[in-house]
Amino acid sequence: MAHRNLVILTGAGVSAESGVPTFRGADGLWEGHRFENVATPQAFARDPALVQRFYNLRRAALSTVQPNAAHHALARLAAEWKGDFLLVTQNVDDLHDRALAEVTPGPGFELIHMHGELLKARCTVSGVVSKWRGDMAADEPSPDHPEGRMRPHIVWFGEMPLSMDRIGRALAKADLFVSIGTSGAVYPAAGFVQEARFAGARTVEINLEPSLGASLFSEGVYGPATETVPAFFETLSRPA
Ligand code: BJW
Repeated sequence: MAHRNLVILTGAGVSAESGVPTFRGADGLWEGHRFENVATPQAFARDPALVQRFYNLRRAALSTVQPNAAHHALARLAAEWKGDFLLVTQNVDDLHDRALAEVTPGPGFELIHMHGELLKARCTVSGVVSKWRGDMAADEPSPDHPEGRMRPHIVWFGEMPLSMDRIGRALAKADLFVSIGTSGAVYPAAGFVQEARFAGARTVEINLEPSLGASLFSEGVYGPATETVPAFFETLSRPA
């Protein structure tokens, strides 16, 4: 069956084989950190030095990793796809961006980082977002507001994920929804499959192993993303 309106959700599993740790696996990112100590607004208010150090290390680690075959397969798809294609990533790394920079995506393509980006910072008062490559100090001053401090442009627990209206509109008209490398443990992303099903979409999970929400999908493809993602999209018929 040919599809036209595609929504793909990616999670930490798509970057795992690039060497970016997942959150909840063995050796996961939360190991050694209670997430409420580093990934909540309350943690940042309580101990900004700890939170900034956690994100400074992860930001610096980005220079040691490269996009893998799964990121490149999705970038090729973005270049070839003639219909609408919304790629929603929960990942705060820039590996999709780097793979996409090597192609010319089609006019119907868009990438959304719904949980923010490690390479951006935000003023706590004005909300202005700017690119950020180096370390951030615990009390990093804001260039946008005398009272402001800079914080990582990251969606922490209890905060509203980004571009939810845009994502909701795409899910409401999706005819194919593919979820890649996410445990389905975090909402609202974990609920996207139900929104896509409601719209009548074919729903596919691609993961190392069945996730918490595997039974919500009409199909599952299991194995490492660098193998399963290129193979799956190779066989997908493209809209004319
Ligand atoms: C491979 C692989 C390979 C490995 N190949 N696969 C009940 C209902 C609804 C909501 C809530 C609820 N209770 C609490 C909430 C709210 C809360 C929440 O969901 N909490 C849960 C713990 C239950 N959510 C929020 O607070 C969110 N905001 C919110 O809800 O606002 C209100 C709202 C509601 C509705 C609509 C709109 C607004 C905000 C969530 C922010 C999440 N932030 C984090 C941290 C970001 C910063 C950072 O990076 O430090 O985002 S949490 C962390 O989890 C990160 C990730 O993006 C996210 C998802 O993790 P992901 O990607 O799934 O990784 P893992 O490690 O869990 O899984 C990896 C998967 O890969 C596994 O399945 C492996 O098998 C697989 N894999 N290698 C293929 N080679």
